Amino acid sequence: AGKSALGNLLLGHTEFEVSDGFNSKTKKCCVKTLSIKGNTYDIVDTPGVFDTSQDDSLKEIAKFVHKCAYGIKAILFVLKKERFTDEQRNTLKEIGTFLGKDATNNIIVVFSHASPDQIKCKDKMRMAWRDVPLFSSFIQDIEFRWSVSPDPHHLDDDRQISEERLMEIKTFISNIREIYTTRQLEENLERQKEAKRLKEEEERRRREEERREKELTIFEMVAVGASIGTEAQPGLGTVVGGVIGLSFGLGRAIKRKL
Ligand SMILES: Nc1nc2c(ncn2[C@@H]2O[C@H](COP(=O)(O)OP(=O)(O)OP(=O)(O)O)[C@@H](O)[C@H]2O)c(=O)[nH]1
Ligand SMILES: [Mg+2]
Repeated sequence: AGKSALGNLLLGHTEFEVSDGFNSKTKKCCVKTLSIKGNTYDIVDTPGVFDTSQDDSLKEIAKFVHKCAYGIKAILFVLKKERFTDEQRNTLKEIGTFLGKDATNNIIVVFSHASPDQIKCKDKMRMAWRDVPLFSSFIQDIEFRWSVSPDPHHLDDDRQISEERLMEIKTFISNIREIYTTRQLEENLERQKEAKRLKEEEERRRREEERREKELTIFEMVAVGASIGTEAQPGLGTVVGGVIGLSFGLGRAIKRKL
């Protein structure tokens, strides 16, 4: 999406490996030092959270978050500007679930792959997302900390605008007051685990109930068949056959379940 490229732009030189655009490149978190207005920060380039190996990426990021002893000042959320897809919408939801609600104080959204017009004039970029309810409410939640990444291939086309955008992102970073701590992540991961456990428990209970209901209907069918068999003598052969068939069916159904 342009995460590593944005990291390099903020650093002012190439440190993070940028992909060719087809294959995902960053598999491991990589950390460098970024200086903003005399303060130094660790800047971490992460794998894409919503690539195919999502679980691995989240684990890798969680591992890194734990290493940030002082916590995390800003989470730059790089979104490639394209037609907003369901996947992107899910991305927004999932990142919220992963980091928890507390993290909204630390998130900055940066749109990449914007057109020269949208880089120059944020209002043009705003028009691209403002009618997508999920986006506009997300951006409202993060108190409008959003910006546009300069195009790394055309940085010098309008150097002033590129610098302005980068400065805006840096100012957002240094203005964030609350720190997202590893404890918050841990608590959220715990909450997620508990929610997952409850969901599985509920699912297990539902399956068990379904199984019981099925068994009950089979038993009822057998019982009905048997009583017809004893009362209606002429049809005994076929009904008994039917009952045997049902019993067989029941035996098989139970076996299959085991
Ligand atoms: N036009 C344009 N190209 C960009 C922009 N940002 C990144 N790119 C290009 O998009 C490709 C992918 O960029 P990366 O920075 O490697 O993307 P990434 O998000 O780090 O990707 P992974 O590490 O694979 O998850 C590279 O070819 C970049 O040069 C942008 O804002 N505009
Ligand atoms: Mg990368």
